[in-house]
Amino acid sequence: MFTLDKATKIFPETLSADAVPALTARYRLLSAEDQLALIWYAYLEMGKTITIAAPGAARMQFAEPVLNRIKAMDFTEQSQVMCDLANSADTEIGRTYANWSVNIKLGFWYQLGVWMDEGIVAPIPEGYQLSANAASVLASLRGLEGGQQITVLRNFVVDMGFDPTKGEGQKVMEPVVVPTPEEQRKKVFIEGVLNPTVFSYMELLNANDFDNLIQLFLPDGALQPPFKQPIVGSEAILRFFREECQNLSLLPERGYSEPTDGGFTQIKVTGKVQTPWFGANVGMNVAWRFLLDPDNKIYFVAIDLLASPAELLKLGK
Ligand code: ECH
Repeated sequence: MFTLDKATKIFPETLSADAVPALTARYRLLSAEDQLALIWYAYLEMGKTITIAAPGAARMQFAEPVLNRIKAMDFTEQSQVMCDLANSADTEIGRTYANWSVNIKLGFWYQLGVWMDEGIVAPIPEGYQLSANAASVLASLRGLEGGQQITVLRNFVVDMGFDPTKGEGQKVMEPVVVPTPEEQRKKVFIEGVLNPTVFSYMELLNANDFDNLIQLFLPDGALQPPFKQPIVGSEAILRFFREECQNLSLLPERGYSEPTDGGFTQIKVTGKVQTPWFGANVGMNVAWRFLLDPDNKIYFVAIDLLASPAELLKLGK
């Protein structure tokens, strides 16, 4: 029979983008000043080729009180707030920040970036010299493909602030959108896969229909996001869907299905995912590794960010 631990090891040949955690670890060793400057430079360079979508009002309302406080500060105080966030210092703003969902955090920095550009918020000092280590992290970041770059940036933003619950607390999140009406939903086609659960998974997630999506899972099922520990149990998975998975675009391409122990089925699908922040500008190469029980309920699904586009074609064992 399957345990969660055994389930995480299905399709062991899948190569995920190790460059992402490696780079994140090197980044964490830098000073706060270096971290902020590095993100600023990376952001400017990326901005030349890809545009980021401005967050909607629903998302920004939660960050607004803190943003307005920062706006009213002088440059020295503003720089201090940003360094405190990068340092995960225990401050009031650091605690508020840590309670926000990922998209509110990203929206907050998006706004600060706009204000830094306009001279309303303290810029990175002109002529700031990155340390040798920071320059080398930036160089490595440049070498990554777009999907990996935005994953690294997202990690940086998620890790900031002071969280006494270490990610276990309930998050302040934007309202959940209504599911796409039935007649506007798109069907997916996956070469090599006919399993109805896998199709429903893709279509329901694309339609933000989280209440029906969660019905595809066993009550003790698990979902493992890229570079994360599995989220276990339908209640926690549903919360994750509402908090972090709105308006994603899943574009599965092909897959491979085979029976495994205990009447279970394992299915690997590869394809692309787009985030609403960058839309069709950035396609992330991913694999879904599904493990379904004999009733076709999801016991486990892992989403991996792939090391390279070549991985899209590696399916069987
Ligand atoms: C400035 C300088 C000072 C410091 C900072 C700055 C601002 C930085 C900003 C950064 C913005 C970054 C953004 C990154 C967005 C990344 C989004 C990603 C999304 C990936 C989603 C995936 C989904 C996969 C899934 C699938 C499933 O089937 C199940 C669910 C799930 C410059 C001011 C900080 C503004 C906007 C990487 C892969 C497919 C697992 C979710």
